[in-house]
Amino acid sequence: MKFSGQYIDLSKPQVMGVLNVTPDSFSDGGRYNSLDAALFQAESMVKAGASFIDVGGESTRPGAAKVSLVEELERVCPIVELIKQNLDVVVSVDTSSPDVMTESVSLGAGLINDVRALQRDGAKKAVIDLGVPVCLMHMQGVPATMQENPLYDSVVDVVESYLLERANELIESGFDSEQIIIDPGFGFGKTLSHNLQLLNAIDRFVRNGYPVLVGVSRKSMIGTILDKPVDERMIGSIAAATIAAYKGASILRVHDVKETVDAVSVVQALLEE
Ligand code: 9MG
Repeated sequence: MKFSGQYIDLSKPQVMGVLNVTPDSFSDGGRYNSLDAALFQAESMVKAGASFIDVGGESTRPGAAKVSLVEELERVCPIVELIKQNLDVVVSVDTSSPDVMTESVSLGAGLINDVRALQRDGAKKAVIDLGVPVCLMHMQGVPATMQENPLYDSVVDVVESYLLERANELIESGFDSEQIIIDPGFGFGKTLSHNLQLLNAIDRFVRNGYPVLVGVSRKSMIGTILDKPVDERMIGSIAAATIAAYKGASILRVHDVKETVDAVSVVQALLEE
């Protein structure tokens, strides 16, 4: 798939490094220091083998404060520009806002990662006009309350139908089907059992013909299984990412790039044998 001119082979599992640019992410020092620190982290992830850097200026954790459009633009745009000026990597922007989509693509971003699957007013039109690839993610409810007793008849059926409906809507509006990535949205309005059923069904999602993105890194599903806090979830996260890659996921969105790249190399060797 081409991401603003850069080709990435999604027939092999690729690693996407997470770069949050919320105020608490690089909290010491002023704006210049924060930007510098974010670029340094992006560079480390690229050196470790990340094909994508996912820049996000809005936290979607339950209870996280809402962020204004101006604030999101101010957080995201400078780092997108800086990464594109300094590193050879595809920049993905984690946003639901059409203005952030448009501005970041003008600065070189190559992928829009929308946890709301283009449901916000103007988002669908923005990606159609921009013509860059988009990742459509499933979320039940809204971030503030999504983990309050989520219920499904059959989580895999519901999530799959939702993603295919969103993809079809986009294609019927003129978007190129070859530029769509789908994502079951681990942890977004799902219990541990829902997340495990979805992980087990990654191969079924893959069979729909769209590349599949999986984000399980350090999430509470790993914490619940292991009974461990967020800073002790790396090995569990890599185990889950490895399973997803083996089941055909194309992009793994992770915090621990170097370790995941090694795990994915083992999966790739096995798949090629
Ligand atoms: C922004 N973000 C946080 N978790 C995510 C996930 O699982 N998938 C995608 N696409 N984005 C995510």
